[in-house]
Amino acid sequence: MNELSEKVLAGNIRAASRLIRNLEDQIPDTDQAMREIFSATGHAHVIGLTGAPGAGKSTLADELIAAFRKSNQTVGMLAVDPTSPFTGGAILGDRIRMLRHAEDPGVFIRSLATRGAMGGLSKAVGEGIHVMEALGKEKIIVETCGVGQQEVDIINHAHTVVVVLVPGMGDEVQAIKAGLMEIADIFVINKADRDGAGKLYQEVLNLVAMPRESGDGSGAGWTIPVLKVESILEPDKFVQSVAALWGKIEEHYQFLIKSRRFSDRVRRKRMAELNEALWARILQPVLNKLSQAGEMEKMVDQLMSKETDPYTLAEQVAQRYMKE
Ligand SMILES: Nc1nc2c(ncn2[C@@H]2O[C@H](COP(=O)(O)OP(=O)(O)O)[C@@H](O)[C@H]2O)c(=O)[nH]1
Ligand SMILES: [Mg+2]
Repeated sequence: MNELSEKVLAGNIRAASRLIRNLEDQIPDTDQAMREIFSATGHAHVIGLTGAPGAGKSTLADELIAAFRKSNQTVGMLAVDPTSPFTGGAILGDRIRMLRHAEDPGVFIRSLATRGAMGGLSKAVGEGIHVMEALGKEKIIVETCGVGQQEVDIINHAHTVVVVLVPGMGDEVQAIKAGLMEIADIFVINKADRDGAGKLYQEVLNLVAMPRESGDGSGAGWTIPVLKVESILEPDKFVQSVAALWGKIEEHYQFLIKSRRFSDRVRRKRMAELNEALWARILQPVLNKLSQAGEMEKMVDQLMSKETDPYTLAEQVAQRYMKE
């Protein structure tokens, strides 16, 4: 067995950090380690925390980690953020806040750099989750700033999706209608100290009460709760409302287990992982070859002059590489 995967499976945090770094840097040997840890995956409860940049997700995650720890659950956190999740905080500083978990062996926090990895980012998230599961973490929080940017399809990776909204940041109901209803298992109205928090809360409540077409039916039987999280500026209330959020997350987890939907969601995750692995193994190398040879640009030139169309070009590429 690969030394790295053996150490990760034994709970070695440094080995896990190195494996995640190797994944990010796309070190060739990494596949072997990922194969070896696969059988240790699929057990953790993955919680997606998504919302606009600056919505307070990292602040919330930090307190949520504390809530999980209070109930003796081990936690992994993967932050996917174009800006650094640990330096952005202005009031207290994320770095300082997250540091309170740094000495706790029950918590493993890593951020995933998004540099250049557009297509592969979703794969990197899936694999980062696997490493945390192999490390034995029971609850895994994935922070993504999706909504609109759609860099990571959180629904493919999480069992429970928490959507964080804040007043006055363009999270109007129109925007919510466009897709958020299908992915949210829990809504959070964050930064209760801001003007318009009450109004946004009412709007989202009304929205949740409307009959909806659930994409794959996996949300049926679950009433989406809308939770107000009090301001970080009022620490006691903040801690209390995050405890309530923790309770809802646990409730959703129990719902998934009891209604047997947990395995549906795991299946969806596996499907996404397979898609991503196929993409990486088959399509990515072809795309790499084409762009290294400058063929990609040549084909775009042909499209610009309307010499041919994308479908014909794709067919030609398929003919050429299918044989290989
Ligand atoms: N006014 C106010 N600011 C908050 C609250 N929670 C977080 N913030 C601040 O909002 C900024 C963004 O928070 P952060 O957690 O980094 O947001 P993220 O980008 O969604 O992870 C930081 O300056 C936080 O200190 C809150 O309840 N009220
Ligand atoms: Mg953040």
